[in-house]
Amino acid sequence: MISKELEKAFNEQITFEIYSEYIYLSMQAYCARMHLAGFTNWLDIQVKEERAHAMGLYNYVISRGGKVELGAIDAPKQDWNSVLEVFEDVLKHEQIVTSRINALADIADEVKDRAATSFLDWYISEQVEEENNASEILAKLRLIKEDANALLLLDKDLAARVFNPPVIG
Ligand code: OFO
Repeated sequence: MISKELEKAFNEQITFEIYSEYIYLSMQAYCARMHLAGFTNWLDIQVKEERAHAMGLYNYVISRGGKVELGAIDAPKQDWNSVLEVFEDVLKHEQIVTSRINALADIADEVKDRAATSFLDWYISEQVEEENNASEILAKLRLIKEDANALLLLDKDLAARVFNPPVIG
């Protein structure tokens, strides 16, 4: 059985993962408006990944006899000046997620819930990948600057990303 304190922290993170999904959906709409099909595809997959992250936590709470309680979600940002700005926000957002996952794992440690600690290891590793993916694209966008041809080449690369449903836990 999951403790009430940990259940609350899991529920807050479920809501935050769905908020992440919502933020990326807004970024996806911006890229679609810019006719950047590859960036749109990359963000579409990010949206799906965030829902999978939320559902991993959701299913875990249920499997431990807890109660899932979803919180309110703020409206996401709607506009950016460039895809560079979008990816600056992606990286900042993933850094926030990392600190939240670490804080969640700290609570699991404090309440000595070893099963939850072990389960959250997957999310800790996933955040290394999430930050790395965002950093790599951001680094390329900083090199590209105003070069439209290079931007279109990167867009073509990002069109190749495919969604592989993560196996969590
Ligand atoms: Fe992007 O990792 Fe979940 O939120």
